[in-house]
Formats: sequence, C-alpha cells, structure tokens
Amino acid sequence: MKILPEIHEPGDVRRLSCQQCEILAGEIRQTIIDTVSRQGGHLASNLGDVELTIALHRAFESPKDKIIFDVGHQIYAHKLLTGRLEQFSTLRSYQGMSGFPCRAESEHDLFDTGHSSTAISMALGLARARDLKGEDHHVVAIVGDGALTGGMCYEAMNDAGNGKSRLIVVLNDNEMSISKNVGALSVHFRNLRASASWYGGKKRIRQVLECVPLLGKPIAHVIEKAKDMVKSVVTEGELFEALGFRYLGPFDGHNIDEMTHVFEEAKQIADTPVLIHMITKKGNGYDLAERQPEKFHGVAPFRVENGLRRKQSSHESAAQAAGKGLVAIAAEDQRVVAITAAMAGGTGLSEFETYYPERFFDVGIAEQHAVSMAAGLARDGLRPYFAVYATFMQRAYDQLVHDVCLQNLPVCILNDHAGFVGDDGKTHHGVLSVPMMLSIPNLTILAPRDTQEIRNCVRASLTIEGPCVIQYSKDGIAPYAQATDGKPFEIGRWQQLRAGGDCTILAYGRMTKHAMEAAQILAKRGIEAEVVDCCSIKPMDMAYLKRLFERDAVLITVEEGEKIGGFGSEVARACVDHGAKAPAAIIGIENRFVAHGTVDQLLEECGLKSEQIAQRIAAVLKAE
Ligand SMILES: Cc1ncc(C[n+]2csc(CCOP(=O)(O)OP(=O)(O)O)c2C)c(N)n1
Repeated sequence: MKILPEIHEPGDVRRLSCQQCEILAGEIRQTIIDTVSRQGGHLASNLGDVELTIALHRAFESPKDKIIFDVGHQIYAHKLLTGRLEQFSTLRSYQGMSGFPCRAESEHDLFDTGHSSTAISMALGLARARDLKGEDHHVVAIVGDGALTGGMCYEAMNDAGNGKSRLIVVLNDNEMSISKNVGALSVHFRNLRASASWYGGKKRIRQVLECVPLLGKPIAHVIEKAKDMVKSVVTEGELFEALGFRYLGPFDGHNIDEMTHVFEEAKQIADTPVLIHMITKKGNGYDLAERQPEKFHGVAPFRVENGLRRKQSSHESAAQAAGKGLVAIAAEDQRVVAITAAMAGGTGLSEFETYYPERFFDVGIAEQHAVSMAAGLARDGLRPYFAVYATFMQRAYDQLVHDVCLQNLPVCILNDHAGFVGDDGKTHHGVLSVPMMLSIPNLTILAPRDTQEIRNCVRASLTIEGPCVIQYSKDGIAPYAQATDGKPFEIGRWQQLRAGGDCTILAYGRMTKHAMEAAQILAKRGIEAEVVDCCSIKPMDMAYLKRLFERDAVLITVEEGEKIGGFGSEVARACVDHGAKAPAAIIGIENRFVAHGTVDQLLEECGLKSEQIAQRIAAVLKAE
C-alpha cells in the first residue's frame, strides 16, 4: 500500500518510521516527476529537497512551528506533505494549485512568495512576534545557496545575530543557483562542503556506539554534541558565527534520520540563532536532471524518458532577440557590457557570455547591486545592459532612481518578461513596470512590439545619452507589421500600423498585435480603427498626439499592465494638459494581483484578448 495518500497533514509524517519515510520520499519524487512532466514547473530544485522537507516535518510541528521556504519554488514536497496531494495534478494551471507558496491554499504556507532572499527577514519578524507575544514555537527558514547570494539575507542575519533571536536557518546547499552558483561565497561553501568528511566520521562513530546496549545512544549523543561545539568554534562556519549565528554542519541533506536528529538538537538552542548547513543534490533521483540541473530548473511539459519538451517552440523568444541584438552592438562597440543577476540563460545572455566573457558579469541574485554596479560602469564611460525579469527589477527601484536616473547615466535595463508570464503567477507577472518607472525623470521607456523591433530598440539605445528601459513580454512575437509611413523605428516617434477614421487605438508591446487583430474584427462590423504602435512610452510622441487632438479622435488605450499610473493614465494626463477630449476607454489591468494560468487565460480574465478589446471598443463607440 502507498504511504503518500495516507499523509493528510504533517502529523502523519511524524508517525512514520525512518524506513517508511525513505519509501515516502520515493513516492513523493515519483509524483513530482509525473506531475511536472505534464504541467511544467520547477523540477530539479524540488527533487533536491524531498528528504530535507520530510525531515523538517518530522522534527517541527507545522503550522504551530513556522516553516518558510525562500523563493518558494522548491515547495512541492511541502505541498504534498500538507494535505494537497489531490490538487497537485492541477499544479500551475488556471484556477489550480500555485507553483509557489500560497496562503489561500494552506495554513502551512505563511507567505505568497516567488522572489528570492526574503525568508530570513520574514522568519525574524515571526520570531520577534512570537517573543513579544510570549509564545513558544520554532521558526525555520530554508534558504538555498543561490538565494544566499542576495544581500537581504545578510541584512537579516546581521539583525538576528545581534538580537540573539531564537531562529533556525537551514541552508540548502546544492552548489547551484539556476546555473552554477557564483561569487566568493560559493567558494566558501565549497570549502565547507569539503569538510563534510568530518560528517562521515561522525556518522560511523554513532553507528558503532548505537550498537552498545543501554549506554551507547546517550554516549553517541554526548560525543556528537561535543563535536558540534568543537566544530562550530574551530571550523569554517566562522562567516555565520561572525554574524552571531551558531553554525552546524555540513550534513547529508538526503539522510532523513540524520537530519531529523540535527533539527531536534537545533530546537534545544534558545540563546542564539542557528544555521544548519545541508548538502543536497539538485535533481536528485532523476538522472537527466542530476546531470543537467540548469536545464531542469524550470521546465515546460516534457517526456520523462528523454527529457525532451512535449511541444517544441520554433520561434525566437524575446530574450533571444534582445541577446542577439546585444551581441550585434557589442561587436561594433567595445563599451557595451552585459550584466545578469543569476539568470544568464533565461534573459538571453548566454551567447554574449560565450563571445565576450570579459565584458559579462553574473552578480548572483543581487538586482540592486547589479543596477548600482551598472551606474559605476556607465560613470566611467561604458554602456552597461542589465537583462532582468521585470518582476525582479522591482527590487532595484531605488537604485534605478538614485544611482542611475538622478545621475542621468546611460544604463540600459533589458526588462524581460514584462506583462503576464503565465504559470508562475502573481509573484512573477511584470505588470507594474510602466507605472513604476513612468514618473522617474531622465528615463526613456521603450516597449517594442515584436522581435525585430526589440533588435531595433537595442541598437537605438546606444544613441541615448541617458538611462533607458526596453521592455518586452516573455514570448517572442515574430515581425508582423510595418509603419504605414514607411519610416524606420525612432525613439520618441509612434508608428501608425493601420489607418482608420472611427477611433484610434494606442497600444504598446504585445498589445499592439491584439489591437491590430481587434481592428480587423471591428472592420468586419464596419468600424475602421486606426492602430498606433506607441513603442516609445516615454517620451511620448507629442506631435502624433497633437494631430489626434486636432481631429478630435476617439482615443482608446490598451496596455498589458496596471492601469493606475500606466500608459493610459499618462495619455489622459496629456489630454487634460492640452484641453483635449479624454480617452474614451483605458483598457488594462484593474488594481489587483492576477494569479496563474496560461497567458491567454489571464489576458481573457482581464479583458485583453483581441475579441474582448473589439467588443469593448464597439460598445464605447455606440455610447459616444
Ligand atoms: C529576486 C529574484 N531574482 C531572481 C529570481 C529567479 N530565481 C528563482 S530560483 C533561483 C535560483 C535559486 O537558487 P537556490 O536558492 O540555490 O535554490 P535551488 O533552486 O538551487 O534549490 C533564481 C535566480 C528570483 N526568484 N528572485
């Protein structure tokens, strides 16, 4: 009989023997492989922490004890152990289970997360709340070695160590971020891992002692305690010790019994925060993922037997187009340098890294640092390009304002995954970029409609002597339209893609295509809509707008972004400033967080599909 279906809450895990837990780990691993191969998701990270998660739920009593996974992409085993097996088959699908921690799903998920390096801060807050309220539970944060390249972790540890807060941090060290982990700390962790032979010795001593009747176990425990103390004093854990943490480890992150033991010990330490170093293998148990953990970090549906995607995508992604555009200008201009925050592959920079390794910088999961470092590079004459997902760029807002735009430095942000990203959901959609950035002085904002325009924008960005953001959605859109006036792309100029006298649709990025399709639908109903590609969101093409004002055009703005403070609001402001008629409709995302699903489903939910746009426009015109 299978064990996993009998696990309805973590208490059921605590009732299992160690041997049953090993069997349970196998069942969980198989469930994850089967489900992710159908639904897509974060495979390698989730295969790596199965035993660790079981051990956590054996030693701690969630939800009384608080367990927080950093980022949250490695939470599948936790979901399966907290009564969510039945819904697991709906992972990442529309109205199904989230691929990340989700408060609405379970009392065992404390925060909805998806961004890195926040767990220790949150855990410290929970620990302080506990202490102030006189409660007595444990708080545990599980943080990957990749996430530990994010500066917030050290802000939190510095604070926790100083306050001597009772808190447990588990370092899940698999030597990998999405790709190989980078930075001086990754070397430090390697040295710590090398000392793991100590752990093997300790294990052998315990096995021998446990065979001694009656006295064996207590002696083994005492020896271990002594060794732990010696170890934490004399070994390389001193980085954490300096931050006020007691360091324990490293331990085998696939040995459930051993880990449970270690967690039980850590629970006894009340006078100082503890960091427990676990060594795990990313992709553990699925050979292909073990061998290529980067490829299997986040996957689209694939065939288990060979790891190949079920649906091959033939067209170029937006990130690839931007990466290629960058390689092209780097060949001509030595000043061009590229920066990634641990996402070279995802943001299309792999080719740049291969061709220009000396002009390529992977800074780790450190977006804030990336932007300020780019300021330094630009201040001394270089042309830095920071390729980043729009959602993670949110983190570097002040660095963009203060270190880049205030200095008017020519730093270019390649703002990838703008708009809806689909199945990663609410923590990952890039729908706040335009509202977030529109108000920053000196900043040029471009939102190209297709892969050709992305290349054009990258090339044109070299002519801007100030900061610039080029944003594009996750999918690549093949070139599909030309400016009707035949003029090439130019910053500050909008392009008319379709003429029409009944109304004017102003759109940018992916929505330009939807606007074109909506215009075709409207044409069948006898409504002729002009479609304008407003790629240059800032500066807007005031000459074009004024021509529209003069002929009293009925304006409709369409954006795949938050409406408050967005492009439509900005057009409306221009109308007020010029005494022109306000837009008849501002179509965009109402002020809320949108969950996961396919991009199509999410666009539909928000009324942004071509047919819906056409319908809305027809209704607006009727009411005029
Ligand atoms: C602020 C931020 N930047 C980038 C990412 C993208 N990202 C998701 S997981 C990950 C790697 C995390 O590595 P690690 O913490 O070691 O976990 P592992 O997947 O190796 O278990 C990255 C870079 C993110 N989630 N948040």
